[in-house]
Amino acid sequence: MTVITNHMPTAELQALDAAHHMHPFTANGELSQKGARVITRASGVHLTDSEGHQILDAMAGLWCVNIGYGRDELAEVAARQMRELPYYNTFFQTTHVPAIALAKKIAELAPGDLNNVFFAGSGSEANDTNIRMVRHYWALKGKPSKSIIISRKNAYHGSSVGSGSLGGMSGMHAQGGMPIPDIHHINQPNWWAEGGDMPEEEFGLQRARELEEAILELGEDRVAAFIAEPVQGAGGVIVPPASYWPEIQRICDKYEILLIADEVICGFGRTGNWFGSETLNIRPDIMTIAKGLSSGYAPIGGSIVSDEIASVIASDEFNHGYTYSGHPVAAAVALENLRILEEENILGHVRDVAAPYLKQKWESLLDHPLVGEAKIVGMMGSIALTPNKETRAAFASDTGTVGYICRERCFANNLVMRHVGDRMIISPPLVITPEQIDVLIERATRSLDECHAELKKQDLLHSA
Ligand code: PXG
Repeated sequence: MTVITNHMPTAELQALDAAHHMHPFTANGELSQKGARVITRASGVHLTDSEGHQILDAMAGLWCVNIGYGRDELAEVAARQMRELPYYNTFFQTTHVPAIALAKKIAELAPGDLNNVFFAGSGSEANDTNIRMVRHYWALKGKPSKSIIISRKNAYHGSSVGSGSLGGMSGMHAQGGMPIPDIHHINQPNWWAEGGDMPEEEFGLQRARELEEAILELGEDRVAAFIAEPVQGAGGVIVPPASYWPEIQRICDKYEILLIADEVICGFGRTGNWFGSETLNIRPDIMTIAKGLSSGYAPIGGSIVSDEIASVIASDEFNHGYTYSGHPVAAAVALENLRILEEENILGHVRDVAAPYLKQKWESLLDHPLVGEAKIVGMMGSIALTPNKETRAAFASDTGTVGYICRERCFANNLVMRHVGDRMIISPPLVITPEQIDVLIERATRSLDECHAELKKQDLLHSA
């Protein structure tokens, strides 16, 4: 058997990758021509690639490596747990210590009466759980017709058929027979792109009231739940106007619609609190978690469920679960991750040091000729690129053309900063220091300058 190692030449690794590995959310034909970037190791906030570049990872992997890379403690815990009990399930009236301990810890951290955890292997699986759980909840309450879940356009809730249907990504719905029935999408509170002449706060109220309109139109007796990310992540770090969430909460309370906060990105410190729901003052009935729960060191997700819902669900057999629900190694790793977040006061670092510093620096990017809006909550931020700041114009080129050019410049400058359409986004490890933030901003600025020069060269600086 050929042994494939980090020491092989990049081109060989890329050729093997192209031959056998199908990448997610990728035009694989195009990638195989170009060759994927091979990441070989990581430490702190830095990645190393097969060419020896040191790359500042301003996305914390995929929004998940909250404690940073290379924490030995997690490796030790994983090895210990693998030796002791590498696997057992939590079906058929069995349990194990890692699942017990992690569920207890999560219940302690979660606000209000969110005291019950249903484990999954990922955020997508957890949202699939949520679809079935809220519908089953209403059925058990004698209201089986309450099955519609209202979500938002441009939301991201995962990539399985269920969670992808909850999401509002039109490109995803166009492939593979989605959405499933009884999912309804309302507009997102994206003032920059969609607010027109309306003041931001008025726009926030209007977009929240679309929920009320949808409930009245669909019928209160048909609507089970509303799901939303406290701050939309994959949609482009869309920070809602301050008026938005209080109005959503009022509407959910008034019509007894369950509120599911998808905390997969916002959870575990990203916004400066344990949960984005605390930062945005939301009282959810269910929270979806994954990513930062284990800082990405092991795949694990879940649903944190209110006492009321859990007690109703407990009255019947819930025919649902995954082989890896509460996987002992993943649970032990997650627990160790939470210990580090707590004992090293990483949320305190975010609140007192990293987030205020990053906010000041991030907002200074507004001075750049291409940047029309700079938004940030805790450690997730976005900038909107525009050819005209006054009119908030989109570019005349296809959406994403300019963002892609900017992202390529970032890559060349050893900075992972993503683009979503023509917005650039960051979500760095929470442990990033002010000095590292300086480097991030310096590389981002250089990339924006190079992008600007490239747009001039290609004659792309035109408004739609
Ligand atoms: N909810 C939210 C809010 C997410 O951001 C999921 C659910 C699904 O989690 P899993 O673990 O099934 O991937 C996510 C995941 C991107 C990107 O390009 C974002 C995610 C996943 C992949 C890519 O920003 N978020």
